[in-house]
Order: sequence, then structure tokens, then C-alpha cells
Amino acid sequence: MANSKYEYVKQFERENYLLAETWIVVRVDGRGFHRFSDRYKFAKPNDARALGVMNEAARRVMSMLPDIRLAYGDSDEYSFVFARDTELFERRESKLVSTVVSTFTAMYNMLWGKYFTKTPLDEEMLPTFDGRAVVYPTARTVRDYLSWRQVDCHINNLYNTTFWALVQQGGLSGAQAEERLRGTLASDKNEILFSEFGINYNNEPEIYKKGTILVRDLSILSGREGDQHERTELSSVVSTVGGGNGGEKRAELSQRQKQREQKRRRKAAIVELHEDLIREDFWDKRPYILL
Ligand code: DGT
Ligand code: MG
Ligand code: MG
Repeated sequence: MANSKYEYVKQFERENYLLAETWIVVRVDGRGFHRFSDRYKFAKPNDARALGVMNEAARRVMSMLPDIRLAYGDSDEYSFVFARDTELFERRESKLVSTVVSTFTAMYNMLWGKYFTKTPLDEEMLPTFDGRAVVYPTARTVRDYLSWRQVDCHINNLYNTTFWALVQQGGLSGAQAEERLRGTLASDKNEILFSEFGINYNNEPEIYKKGTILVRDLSILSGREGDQHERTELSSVVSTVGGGNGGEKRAELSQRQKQREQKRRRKAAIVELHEDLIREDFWDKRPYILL
């Protein structure tokens, strides 16, 4: 079909291809969830149902997009870390961000009733999310990004736990509690919780203190026979690297290896963790995440 005279408008479109060989992180965040959480009477400071919807929505996004290596969420936000070599949507930023955000939002709306059984969504206030993509150049910067989000979760949770103890159990007004906490350190908040309310912050649920990490559990599959085959094949790829001949065979093998690896990741169960991801041993146990 001949091009129409209108087709020239296409030249106004711009595409941002996210830099190759970098880690893409897409973060979604609930829009106006301060008001939203009030409207649907979220428990304070943490609502287990609300986290349930977030975590299941994120899990669905992750199983739909196998190139997501890890997801981390707390409060009204979730970060999705893509494999460094992902070619999903040719790494087009708009397509990646809009797909993650709309899939997450659709899932959140669909799953709402499963967790909030007595509070249907009101069309006057539906949950919506914004989204952005950031690329990180190294595994270290991805880890620092995730550590930043987990520290944020910890700081907010300690503050909110103390704030709501002062209000709900201590009888202070919101303004008074805010005043009381102004300038306090983490140790002061721990002390207020313990001495005034008998709460040992360390014993608070891990999901509130650490947030939620979703990863594919490749260790479950690692004992299988197929895996042994894979390892043998991998070592042959590694041993031929640097050799003068067999470049094509090497490319073919590594392509096959890559496909098998993708299949393995797709089949792996997605597990939910509430652990410290700042510590070295989280990554030592799971080197395949940022490989
Ligand atoms: P935004 O993101 O700029 O559109 O504005 P907000 O209002 O979503 O602000 P944000 O994302 O910085 O903070 C998240 C809000 O959601 C915060 O006011 C607390 C609320 N929220 C999230 N999870 C819970 C929960 O489990 N319980 C309660 N009570 N509130 C929650
Ligand atoms: Mg928000
Ligand atoms: Mg937020």
C-alpha cells in the first residue's frame, strides 16, 4: 500500500534505546498512595493485605517477563532488575516501562479483591502507578541501588512503627508524635519502642523491616541431570575461549547455552524472601542473579 501523505508525521517520534550491556531497573510507585491508603483504611503502619497485593502483582509481572532477574518491593513501590544482556523490546525505554507499569497495575487491580475481601475498589479512586527506568553500569551499582531501597524501607519502617506506637498506644496526636521524633536517631527510636511500649524492634516481622525480594530459585534445579550436561557444555565453551579456531562453534554453543539457561530460568520457581540484601552473603549464596 502506498504511503499516505500523512505518514511523514512519523519522523516526529523518538525512541530511547537503553544503553547496551547495562542493568535496566524499572521502578513502579503507587500514585498518591498516602490518600489511597487512607481511603481504603490500610492498617498503620503496615497493612499485610496491601503488601500481599503488591507482592503477588510483582510476582505475576516477573513470571510474564523471564528476563527479570530480581524484584524488590516495599510500601507502594517495586523495582524490577532486568538481565544485563536483555534484548526485550530491543531495550526500548518507553515500551519496557509502559509494559511493566501497565501489567503491574492490571494485576494489582485484578488481585485487589483476593486480599481486600470486604473493601471493593471504588471507581472514584482506583490504584494507579508511575514508572521509570534507570540503567546501572555494574553489578556493584545495582547492589547499591537495591541497598538504597532496603535502607529506605528500614528507615521508614522504624519511623512509622515508633510514630504509630506513640499515637495509638501513647495517646499522642500526630503533631505531637512528629515533634517527639524530630531529630531522633535510630537508637532513640528503638529505645522509645522498648522502654515505653515494650516493643523490641528486632522482633517485628521481617517483611516490614526488610521488604520483599523476589528471585528465581535456580538452586532447586541445580541437582538435575540436565544441569550436569549444561555444566559440561559450559566448561567446553570456556575452554575453547581464546583458542584460535572454532569461533563459530563457540558462538553456536554459547547461543545454545544461553537458550538453555533462559529455559531454566523460566521454569524456576519464584521465591519470596525477606532478607538483608545489603550483606555479602545474600549474593554469595546466589551468584547467578547478577551474572
Ligand atoms: P506519589 O508517590 O508521589 O504519588 O505520592 P504517595 O502518596 O504515593 O507517596 P509515597 O509513594 O512517597 O509514599 C507511600 C505512601 O503510601 C505513604 O504515605 C504511606 C502509604 N502506605 C504504603 N503502604 C502502606 C501501608 O501498608 N499502610 C499504610 N497505612 N500506609 C501505607
Ligand atoms: Mg507513591
Ligand atoms: Mg512510594
